[in-house]
Amino acid sequence: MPLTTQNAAVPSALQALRDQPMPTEVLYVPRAEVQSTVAGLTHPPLAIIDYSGQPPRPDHASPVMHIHVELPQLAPQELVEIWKSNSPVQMSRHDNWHLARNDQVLFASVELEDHPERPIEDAAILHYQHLFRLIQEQGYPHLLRMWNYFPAMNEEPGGLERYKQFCVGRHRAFEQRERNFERSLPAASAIGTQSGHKFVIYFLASRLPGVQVENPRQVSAFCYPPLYGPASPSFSRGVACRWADGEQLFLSGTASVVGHETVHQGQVRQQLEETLTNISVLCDHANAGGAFSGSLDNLTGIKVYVRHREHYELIRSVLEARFAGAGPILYVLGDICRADLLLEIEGVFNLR
Ligand code: 3EB
Repeated sequence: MPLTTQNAAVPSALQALRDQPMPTEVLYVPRAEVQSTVAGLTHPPLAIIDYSGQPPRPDHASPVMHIHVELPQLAPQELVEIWKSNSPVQMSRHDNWHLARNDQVLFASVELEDHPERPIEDAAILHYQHLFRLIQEQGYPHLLRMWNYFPAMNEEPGGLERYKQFCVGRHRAFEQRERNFERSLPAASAIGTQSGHKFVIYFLASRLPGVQVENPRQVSAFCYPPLYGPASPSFSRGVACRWADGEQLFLSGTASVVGHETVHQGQVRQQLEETLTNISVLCDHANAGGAFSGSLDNLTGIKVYVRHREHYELIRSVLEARFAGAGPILYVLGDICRADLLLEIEGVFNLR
């Protein structure tokens, strides 16, 4: 039973955002061009995110939030993710969180020590509770987009897969926060690093709410049956925002899931096609519900998680042809939350 865009919330939420200019945009820039790109921006970025197989390079001189995620890049030309701000930025620290805000959105990140051989449920509940307090106190109570990265995602210390443990903790925190949380879930990604000992969470939150968009050909993740774990995954397929000068649709990590099942086990090319169909249908559905009026051509900041290095070349050749005008695509090696998923794609639809 596919869910549709939360119709009741559409008019008021979209109306409120329409008075505001687009607060942030994502850029993927070759590593060598980061400095000159940042120097050319009117405002400092909200965050710079570095994906690599190496430990972070200390950058004490920079006042900008730097996030390091231990996911090796697959392309020879490495890219860096920059969250550009369209108004002045203020930085702060809050407990172990790094915060960067402009007048409309808050970007925040935390890097926690994680033990791949131990359960992750308690850490998930604790840090989600913490971030809920944080966004409430800071006045940006609406989560738009979240990223979660931790090692040993498909391993089962204590008898339950760590991804499922993470889902249990996250679900508990959402449930405690709000009774009808399924109607205001952020877009998200949860990906396993194949090395390291860090649980990294970062997110984009907003003063005003976006609009949750679900996919009619997929069971909403928050309605997945118990087959996939004791608590369903707490995320929406997408979150749409209409600004005074443009529109955005934050696309969650999207994979070869139809209904609630993984399709095309072991078939990377078909999983890729099914994923592209899911993305396309989500976009059409957002159009039909009045949440977003752009198309696949507006997809930017495309990030692809690939489970096996040997699948990179095929995935790259298909996507390069399909998204020729979309700007550079970031490919990283990582574990997808279900052991039978070979890839996952996320991005931001940006319509100006
Ligand atoms: C899926 O469709 C694929 O648990 O936050 C994608 C995006 C997936 C986000 C999450 C999981 C998450 O179920 C997995």
